Amino acid sequence: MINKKMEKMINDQMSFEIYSGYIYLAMGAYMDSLDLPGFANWMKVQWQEEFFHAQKMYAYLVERGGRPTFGAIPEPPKTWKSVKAAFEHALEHERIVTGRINDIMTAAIKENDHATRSFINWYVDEQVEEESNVETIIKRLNMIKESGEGMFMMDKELAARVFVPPVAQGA
Ligand code: OFO
Repeated sequence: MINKKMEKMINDQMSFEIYSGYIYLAMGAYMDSLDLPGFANWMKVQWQEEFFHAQKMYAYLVERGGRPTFGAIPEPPKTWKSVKAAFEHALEHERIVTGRINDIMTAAIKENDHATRSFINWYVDEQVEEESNVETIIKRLNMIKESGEGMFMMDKELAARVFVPPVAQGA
């Protein structure tokens, strides 16, 4: 059975993952408002990913005899200065998430909770990918300097992103 301290940390992170999804969904709406359906698609796939991150925590808590509980989700921004500013915000947010995941790992080690250590390791790896995906997009935006033609090409490319169902990820 999971102890109360680890249960609380995972519950807090579960709400934070939903908050992440909320931010990406708001960013998707912003991209749609700019007539950039591919960028919007990328954000909406990210929203699905974040909900999966939260659902995985829910399942883990239940499996360990814990109780999933939910905190308030803050309102995300409605707009950003530019497409690049939205991705910079995403990167800043992912770095916060990485810090929080690392804190859970540190606590699991201190609490001698090897099951949570093993569970949270999936998120440690996932965060490497989360940060790197956003960094790559920011680099590309810098390269094209958000020019019309460049944005058009990138939009087409990002339209191809699909949410890979968790089972297929082997998660
Ligand atoms: Fe859940 O990884 Fe992004 O926030």
